[in-house]
Amino acid sequence: MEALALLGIAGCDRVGQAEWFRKLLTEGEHLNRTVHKTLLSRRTMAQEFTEADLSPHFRSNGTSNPENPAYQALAANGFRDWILKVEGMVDKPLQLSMTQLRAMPRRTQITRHDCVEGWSAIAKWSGVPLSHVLNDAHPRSDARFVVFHCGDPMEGPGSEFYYESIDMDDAFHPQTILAYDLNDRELPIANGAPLRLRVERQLGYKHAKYLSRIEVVSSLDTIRGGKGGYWEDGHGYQWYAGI
Ligand SMILES: Nc1nc2c(c(=O)[nH]1)N[C@H]1C(S)=C(S)[C@@H](COP(=O)(O)O)O[C@H]1N2
Ligand SMILES: [Mo]
Repeated sequence: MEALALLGIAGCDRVGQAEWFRKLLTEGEHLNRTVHKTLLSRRTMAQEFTEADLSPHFRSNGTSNPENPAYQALAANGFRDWILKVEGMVDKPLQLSMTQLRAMPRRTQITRHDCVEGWSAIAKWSGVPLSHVLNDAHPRSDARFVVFHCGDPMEGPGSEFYYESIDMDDAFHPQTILAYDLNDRELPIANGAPLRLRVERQLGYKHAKYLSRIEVVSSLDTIRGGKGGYWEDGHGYQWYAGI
């Protein structure tokens, strides 16, 4: 929706004249996605900063220590027994240890995190590009979204775990990484140890912490409430949280 709204602002002096624009507004979801991808350049990079810009402290928000016995047992053992599952619509499901993830290609980026609650902070993140992990798993051609299942139980019905999702555009974006280091140190528990998502062109709540399982799907309909994430399903937040 916000794609069309933005386009409306950008192109409002042409609305009356252009037949193509009327079509854009009326031809629905598929075209909406096409507009989003092409005209709004979701391939652009988020701004990157330098060491001099680093915030003195990167705070924690939401869960800071998962109240989950299984997670606590993994943490007590330095996450040596932790694995990341990659499954769903992939030809080659994976189970990756931290050692395996750290042996993969590494990307480091200094970016600004923006939380809807009204705070921002600049930090340095290192991790493996999500594209690399997905390519290893061979997503099927009809795969459209990547769902992130987390290790922290949330308040509310069924004490569900935190979850989030992104589309393939963001999943294969070069700045989308599975981060294991924050400011050159192992990711602290408060910030999502041992592995969290960085999806730099979206707001903080999309950056799922405490990853346990990545699920590739063709539709979000079957994931919990169907809106693609904990905040989207329970609190009306937008699924595409573009900055
Ligand atoms: N699993 C999980 N991921 C999460 C959250 C959470 O509570 N649980 N909070 C989200 C929100 S709202 C923000 S702003 C960031 C905060 O990341 P930080 O704790 O490293 O600051 O994580 C996001 N990812
Ligand atoms: Mo947030």
